[in-house]
Amino acid sequence: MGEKRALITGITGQDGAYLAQLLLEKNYKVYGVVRRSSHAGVFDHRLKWLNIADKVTLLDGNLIDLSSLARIFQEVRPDEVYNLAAQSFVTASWQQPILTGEVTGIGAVHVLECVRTLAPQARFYQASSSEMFGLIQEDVQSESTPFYPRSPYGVAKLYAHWMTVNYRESFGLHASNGILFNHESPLRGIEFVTRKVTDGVARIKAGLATELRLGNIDAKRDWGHAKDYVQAMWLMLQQDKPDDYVVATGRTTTVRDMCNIAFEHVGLTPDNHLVIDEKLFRPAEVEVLLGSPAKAEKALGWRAETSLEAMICEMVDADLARIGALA
Ligand code: NDP
Ligand code: GDR
Repeated sequence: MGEKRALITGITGQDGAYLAQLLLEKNYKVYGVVRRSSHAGVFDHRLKWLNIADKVTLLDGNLIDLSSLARIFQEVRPDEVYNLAAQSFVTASWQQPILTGEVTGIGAVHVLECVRTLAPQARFYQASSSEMFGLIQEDVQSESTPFYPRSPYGVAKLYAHWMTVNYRESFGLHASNGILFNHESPLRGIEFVTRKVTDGVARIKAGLATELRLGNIDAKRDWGHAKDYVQAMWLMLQQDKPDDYVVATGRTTTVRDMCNIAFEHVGLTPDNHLVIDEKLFRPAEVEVLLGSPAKAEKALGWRAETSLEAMICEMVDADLARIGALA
């Protein structure tokens, strides 16, 4: 058999970039869907950061345009399809609930339809989310915990999740959901809280800023490293049978304590810098998330390798280096 062909939607995002890197290391031919923008040359900055921009094939398409995806499927004839594209920022999902539904929810069905009709032998991965648990029903969330999403994003992801299950059961597709808890890295978007904190702390340390404004710092999250989590995505598609898996570290930490780790790393404290801004609180909050990775550990042999401390320090150092490069 020749080299395997993988198609990644959302290849320009945090996870897409790390997954592309992993698949290239495994000798896949990697294709990615990119949406056209007027910011030509900027959209693939994460692929450039990982030095893989010239090793992947990027094809123009959009998750809300089924015809663009069909054309890409016909050209690529993928063996594995990873649907990572989404409007992925929870706060924005209240401001753009319909777009979020179209991209994050219906967009996944466009990809599933392409698999069903054009590549039925391909294996499919759906980027499901711990946001689907929302208002928690059980202290530790596993594959059997009931869902209760708390944002338009969570609702859209839940629709895509169940459509993936439905296509598996209706059409026998090799379709799996990875229910991933929060995962971060130096490539994380600046609007998400870990990167907002590490960038803010680096700026304060460099004397470019004095305050860091945050919302609900009592919220707790189970944070892992994106580089570890893309391994789990790949492992799911290597199994004989498709299934759904929680991917998490099994440890939860408040935003406040995560913030302390970042300040401490540069020899500062949040005192005099951290400002709580009511405008940054969400209309409905997911207060606590804590996942059980037991099934993924047993069935996939997967394990989270990176501690929260190591990851936050890596992110602060990367942001300090970015600022140094700018200065
Ligand atoms: P990012 O926000 O970093 O990346 C999202 C990707 O989707 C980008 O490549 C973006 O393209 C693309 N995209 C957005 N809209 C469209 C569209 N209409 N058509 C085509 N592509 C589009 O997300 P992450 O890498 O962090 O996450 C990957 C996936 O995993 C997402 O589906 C997210 O919801 C999900 N997830 C993430 C978790 C996390 O903690 N990171 C946890 C659980 C699930 P562009 O570069 O042009 O914006
Ligand atoms: P989340 O991540 O909503 O869990 O979704 P985010 O980092 O945005 O928020 C985590 C928690 O921090 C609190 N918070 C703030 N968040 C942001 N962004 N900015 C702030 O200033 C701030 N202050 C406090 C939030 O209220 C929240 O409780 C991420 C995304 O990657 C989703 O796509 C993914 O599905 C889930 O993780 C799992």
